[in-house]
Order: sequence, then structure tokens, then C-alpha cells
Amino acid sequence: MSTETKALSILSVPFGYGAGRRGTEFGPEAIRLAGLNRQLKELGFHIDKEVTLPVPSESGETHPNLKYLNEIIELNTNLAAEVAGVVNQGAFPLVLGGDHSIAIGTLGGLVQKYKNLGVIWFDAHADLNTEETSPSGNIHGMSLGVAMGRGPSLLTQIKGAGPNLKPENIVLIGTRQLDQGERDFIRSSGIKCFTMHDIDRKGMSAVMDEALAIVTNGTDGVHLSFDIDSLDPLEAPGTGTKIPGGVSYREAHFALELMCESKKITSAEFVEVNPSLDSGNKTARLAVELIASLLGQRIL
Ligand code: 4U7
Ligand code: MN
Ligand code: MN
Ligand code: MN
Repeated sequence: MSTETKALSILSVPFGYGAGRRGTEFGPEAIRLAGLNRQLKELGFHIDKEVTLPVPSESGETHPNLKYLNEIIELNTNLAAEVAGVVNQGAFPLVLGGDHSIAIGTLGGLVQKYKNLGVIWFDAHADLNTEETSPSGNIHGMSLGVAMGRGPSLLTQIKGAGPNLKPENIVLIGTRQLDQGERDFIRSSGIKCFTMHDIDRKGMSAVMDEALAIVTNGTDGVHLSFDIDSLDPLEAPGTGTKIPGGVSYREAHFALELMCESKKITSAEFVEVNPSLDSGNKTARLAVELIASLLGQRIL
């Protein structure tokens, strides 16, 4: 992050309706219990503000392939306003999920300030489905698409007057499970996708050099959206959509250390920690360590 300013605001989003299974709503609390605040203080941050977003109650209304649409609209409308507020105060927004549908709100708030936002989407998945292409109807698999303006206007308008994310400002890293509609869209839109194959071939170092060059080219801010399922399930068992063959422990830390060194990251979210699937609090502890690497923790 660009840490001339060491003010940081933590937005906890105990929300799980966007995922196919329950449990991510306990993510923020597990990350707290794993010692996030102590870690941040050790790194010299002043925690400006800590907000827990209120979770809407179930509307009971169903939309066949957009599950919990109403709840997701309500939550993300509030989250977008909170994130925009934090950015306007000049603090670094650190958003804790919750499932990845909350990126709709985070990005919706950010684009009100950053008109050319770069985005690093660190994830086993691309989250570029639409109502038509989604095999599950779970909106956490659609959130990046929504931020690009794909999907029902009830979701795409949450960002208000903010612009859609542009494909040339987005990189995907760690990708290893794509649905056919997502593949087609990545190809036609030109989003840069660093799959696990690319990481194997080039190494994380070269991948991050290329990725950072893309997201900083002509942009006015860079957001990191970090889905914990990007890591190998052996490292991060506490998540709902586990895909084998993921990013290793050191590759993940190294990528975040390089993002820190770049001084270009202006906001971040960590999502999809599901304590009810975890062993001990391993995955939440991992999330805290990874946040620390992004925010300046060094070995020496
Ligand atoms: B996550 C999936 F079909 N693509 O749309 C879908 F494989 O936020 C998974 O990245 C989406 O964890 C995973 O349901 C969303 C599926
Ligand atoms: Mn995701
Ligand atoms: Mn994922
Ligand atoms: Mn997931």
C-alpha cells in the first residue's frame, strides 16, 4: 500500500448469502480471533475506524439463478457507501469477508473515487459468471462481472455514477476453475489471466511483475481482491469452493510482499474464509499473515 499515510479502516462484512454454503458470515470474527488488530498495530498502523456492516434479514423472495439477490443488493449498497466514506477520509480500506459477492460493494465504493481503477483478482475462480452462464446461481461467482457492468441493473447500478471496471485494468491470478461462459468472456474482453499454468511456467516473480505493470498502467488506484481459495486447499482448508493445485504458501506471501514493495495498492479485501470448514483456525490465521505481508511485514 502507499503508506505515507498509515491510517487504516477495517470494514467487517459477516455475510454469506452469496456463497453456496453457509459459514463465511463467521469469517471476520475468525480473522479477529486470529489476531488481526495486534498484527496491524505491530506494523505501525493507526486503526482509524472499525465498522461491522449490518446483515440484512432474509427477504424470502427467490430468484432462480440469482440467489439472495435482495439481500445482496441491500448489503452491497451499504458497503459501497462505507468504502466511499473511508476513501474520502484518506484511510486505507481493509474489507474482511464474508463471501466474494461483497466485492460488488467494495468496488462500487472505490469507483466513485477512482475513475480508472486497477484490480488484482487473486482467486481460483474468475467470478465472471452471469445469471445465464452460472451453473450455481451463487452471486459470489458473478461479482467481478457485475463490477464490469455485466449482469442485472439492480446489481450493476450499486456503484451509482461510478464507471464500470475496464478489462485492460484487471488481472486474474491463480485461476484454475473456469465455466465456459467465463472462458469465452475472458477471451473476448482481453482480461489478462495468469492461470496456475502460467505461475508454474513463469514463476510467481515474473507473473507479479507483469501483473503490476498492467494494473498500474494509466490507473489512479489499485485494489486487491484476495479470495483465500486461491491458495492450495492443503494450506487453506477453511473455504467453501476448494480447488486442488493452488498457489503455495510462499507464492502467496511472495506475491503480497511484491504488492507491498510496489507501493501501489490503495485498498484490499480478503474473502471466503469459512471457519465452519476450517481445522483449528488455520485459514483465518493464514489470512492474518497474508494481510501482514501486504501491509509491510518482512522476514528481516
Ligand atoms: B468464489 C462457480 F460453478 N464458478 O459460479 C460458480 F464453479 O468467490 C464457483 O471465487 C464460483 O469462491 C466461486 O458457482 C466463487 C462454480
Ligand atoms: Mn472469488
Ligand atoms: Mn474463489
Ligand atoms: Mn469460494
